[in-house]
Amino acid sequence: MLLPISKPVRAFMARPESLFVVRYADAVEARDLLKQTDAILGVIGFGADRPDFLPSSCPFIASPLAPAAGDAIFEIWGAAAPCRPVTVGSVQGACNGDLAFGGVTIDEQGSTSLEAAVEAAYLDIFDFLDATGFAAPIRFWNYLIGITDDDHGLERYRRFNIGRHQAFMARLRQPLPPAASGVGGHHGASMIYFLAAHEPAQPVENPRQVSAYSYPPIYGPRSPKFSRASIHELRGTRALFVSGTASITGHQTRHIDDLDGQIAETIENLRAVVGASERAAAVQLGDLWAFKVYLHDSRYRDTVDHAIEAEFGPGRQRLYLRGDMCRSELLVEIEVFRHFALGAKT
Ligand code: 3EB
Repeated sequence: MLLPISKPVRAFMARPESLFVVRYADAVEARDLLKQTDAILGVIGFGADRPDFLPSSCPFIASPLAPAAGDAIFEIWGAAAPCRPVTVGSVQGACNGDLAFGGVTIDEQGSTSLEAAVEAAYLDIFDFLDATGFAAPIRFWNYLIGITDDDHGLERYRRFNIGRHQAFMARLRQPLPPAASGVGGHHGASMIYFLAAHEPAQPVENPRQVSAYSYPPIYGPRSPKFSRASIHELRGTRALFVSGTASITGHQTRHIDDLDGQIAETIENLRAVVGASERAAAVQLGDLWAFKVYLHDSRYRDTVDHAIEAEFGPGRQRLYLRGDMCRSELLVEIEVFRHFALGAKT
C-alpha cells in the first residue's frame, strides 16, 4: 500500500506526507484496511472488544465509550513505516522509528483509590516510554468510568487529576503537558491511550480560555494537566492535535442548558485554538481533518454534525461518541486531528 516515491516526484508534491494518520472505520472497513498494511500503531474499539480479524501483533484497547449511533467503530492509527509491537508492564503498544502508541487499563480493583490507580497507570506509561526510548508523549486520551460520580466526597474526575498530576510531576520530562481528552464512559474499564515521539510536540493555548493546567482550585485540588493543542513536527511534516474542546471561556462553563449556544461557543474555541496553532507553526499544518465528538445525548448528533460541516466544510472524517463530559453541564466536546495523507499510493 505504501510504495516509496522517488525524490524528484517528492520535490514537486504540493503537500508533505504524513508520518501517521487516523481512520474511524466500521468492522467491514477496518477488516479491509488492516489487510492492506502492516504499518499500524494501534487500534481502539468503541462498542467493541478485540475483533477476530485483528492480527495478534496489533495493539488493541477497548474504550468505555460507545458510538452515538450504529455498530462498533474502530479508531485505527496508521503509520508511514511498519510498526513492531511492544509491551512494557501493563502497557501494550507498538512503535516504528518515529512514533509510539500505547494503551493501558486503569486497575482500580488493584488500587487503594482512583488517584493511586491513575498514578500507577501513568507511571507504567512513563516506564513504557523510557523502555522504548520515546521521551515525549504528544497526545493522551483518558476515558473514565463514572467520570462525574462522587467517590467519598471527591468527584472521580478530580481524583483522576490528582493521580495524573502526581505522575507528571515525577516523570514528565517537558515543561508543559501535551494535548489530551478526558471523557466519561459506561462500558468495561477506565483506560488511557497515547501517542509519543522522540521530541516534545509544541504546545499551543487558546487565547479565549485559561490554560487548563492553570484552572483555579474550584475545579479540584489539582488542575487538569493538558495543553489546548500540540503541534507535532518532524522532517517537514506537521500534524496538529486539538484537545477536547467545549463551551468554556476563561475557566467557566458557558450556555448551561443551551445546546446551540454550547455548539457555537465550542466551534468558536476550535477556531481560536486552530488559528493560534496556525500562527505558531511556521509551515502548513495537515489538510485532512478528523473530528471526534463526545455527546452527552446521542440525539445531538445531527445538530452538531451540521454545525461542524457549516464551519469546516464537508468531507471531513467525523466520529460521534456517547460520552460524559468532566463537567456535567457540558453537553458536547470536540477534538480534532489534522494530518496529511500517507505517501503516494500508486
Ligand atoms: C476543559 O476544557 C474540558 O482532563 O485531560 C478537555 C480536554 C477536558 C482534556 C483532561 C479535560 C481534559 O476543561 C475538559
